[in-house]
Amino acid sequence: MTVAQPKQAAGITWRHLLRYAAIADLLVMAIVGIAVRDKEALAFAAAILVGILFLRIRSGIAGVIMIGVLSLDAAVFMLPAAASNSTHRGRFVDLLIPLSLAVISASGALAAVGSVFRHRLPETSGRAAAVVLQATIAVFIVALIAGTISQRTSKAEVARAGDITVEMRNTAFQQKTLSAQGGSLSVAVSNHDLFWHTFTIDALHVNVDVPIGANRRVTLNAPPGRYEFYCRVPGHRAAGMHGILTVS
Ligand SMILES: [Cu+2]
Repeated sequence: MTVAQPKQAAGITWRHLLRYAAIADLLVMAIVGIAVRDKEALAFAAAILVGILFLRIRSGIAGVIMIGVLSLDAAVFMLPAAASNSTHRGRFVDLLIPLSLAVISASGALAAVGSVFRHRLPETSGRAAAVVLQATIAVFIVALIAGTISQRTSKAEVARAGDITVEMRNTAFQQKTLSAQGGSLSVAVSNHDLFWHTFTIDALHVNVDVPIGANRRVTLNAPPGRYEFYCRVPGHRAAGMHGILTVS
């Protein structure tokens, strides 16, 4: 005896949505990874590809969980990147990439949750997935327009004479040791990576988010001493994204 499948109101299931989101994430990450030779983006694309392949194994639950976790991770880091890039006078592509990844990944994460719990509310599954898909497209369009407008009207932050300059490239600080005189000092940080980073010094309560392609400037007061600065994006510090600021 076969059990009738619940009707999919809009012809799309959570599983469909999950697969669309995963493929879209994979394409954007792979294209960007190849274009700017960003190892992290390529690694992410490879992980998503593994998740997509796992969707075909047995019930596909391993793939659902893998894509869900990766999507959540990407959404958590791309949403603030997109938000901060929208207020930074940058290139359009610097807004488009994190924004599309944020929106795609958020819908991927929702689709993973929907896929896991679809048996609880089977009759609403198709409609809910369709609503999320439509909302994803709507949010993307609205955010793109709003971001483009605020990007035009905001001012870029640039380094000033006397600033300590720090460059972020390939998930590393190009300057691993910084030195300064005690008192008030300013650090100008520029991010040349595809991913956003932070310039964080816990001991001085400094934590600056640096969007893709952006410059940020922070002024701080530091008594003499040695301070570790690092990027607080998970895994980046362990990957070597840290250094020492010596204040004399
Ligand atoms: Cu980082």
